Amino acid sequence: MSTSPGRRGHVTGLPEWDRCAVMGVVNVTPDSFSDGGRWFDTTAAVKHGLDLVAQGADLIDVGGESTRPGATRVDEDEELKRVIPVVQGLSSEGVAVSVDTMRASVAERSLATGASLVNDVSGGLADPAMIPVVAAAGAPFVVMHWRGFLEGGNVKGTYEDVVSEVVAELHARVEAVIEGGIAPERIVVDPGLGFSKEAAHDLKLLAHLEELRALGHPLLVAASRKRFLGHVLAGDQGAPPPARERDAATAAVSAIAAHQGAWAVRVHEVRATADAVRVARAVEGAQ
Ligand code: PMM
Repeated sequence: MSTSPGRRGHVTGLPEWDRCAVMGVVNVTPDSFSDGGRWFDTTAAVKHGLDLVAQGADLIDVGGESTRPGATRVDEDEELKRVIPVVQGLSSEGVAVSVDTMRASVAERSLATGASLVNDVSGGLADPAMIPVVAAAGAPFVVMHWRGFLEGGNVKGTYEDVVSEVVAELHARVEAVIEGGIAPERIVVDPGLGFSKEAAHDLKLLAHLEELRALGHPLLVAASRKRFLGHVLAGDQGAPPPARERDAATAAVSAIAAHQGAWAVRVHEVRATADAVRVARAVEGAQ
């Protein structure tokens, strides 16, 4: 394994890091499964983002709509009201901001307000205006593996071979996104852990990140506090610990992902992951 940035890839339009980058999550939602709405307030959300940067986050992912299974969609005005002031507050402090949205209008306003990356869990499928907006802005774009909205449970989560199917579906989506005008060197791919996937699928994907990296785009891994970690920690009989008690497990995934060449990891609790990616970098440097 080489230690060059080429191993992880670089996203045109974003800073370059010599290790796996840490994306800290700021959910500006009253119903986020992991934050419980604590940051549903612009000032608190901006402060939380700055705290995450102080703890070692390289970029901050701001989202105003929960994507957890069963969550109802917020309307566009409400999403804009939640997200834009926080993007503005963090960008004006010099923080690299990513916007987690499925709406073109929110992406467009966020980019105009200083965001430097659009993170769309639907990979542009939820809003037909998304790809043209991101292409016109020349912004970097995260293409996550997505099989549709999860209302009513974990629908569409059936796979014969999860790794090859996720790789093939992501490949097709990336082609469509490029066709839509987004430059290949601005595309990040993400396996979408927990989205139409059971714990076994998530673990299988984490065991095969190499095959996702073979898509030829920087890889984002977002395991933070997800159900599959609760499942692993609970063991066969036990009850899964609540989301907030999955941060040590999350940091373990960060180390595994960084070691396998992930470009970035997206986490709620930054401190432990910031250490994990630095340790992974040091190990890499010793090879
Ligand atoms: N998961 C969530 C939200 N945004 N973005 C990307 N790129 N990948 C993910 O897996 C992802 C995401 C859901 O988790 P949250 O409610 O903790 O933000």
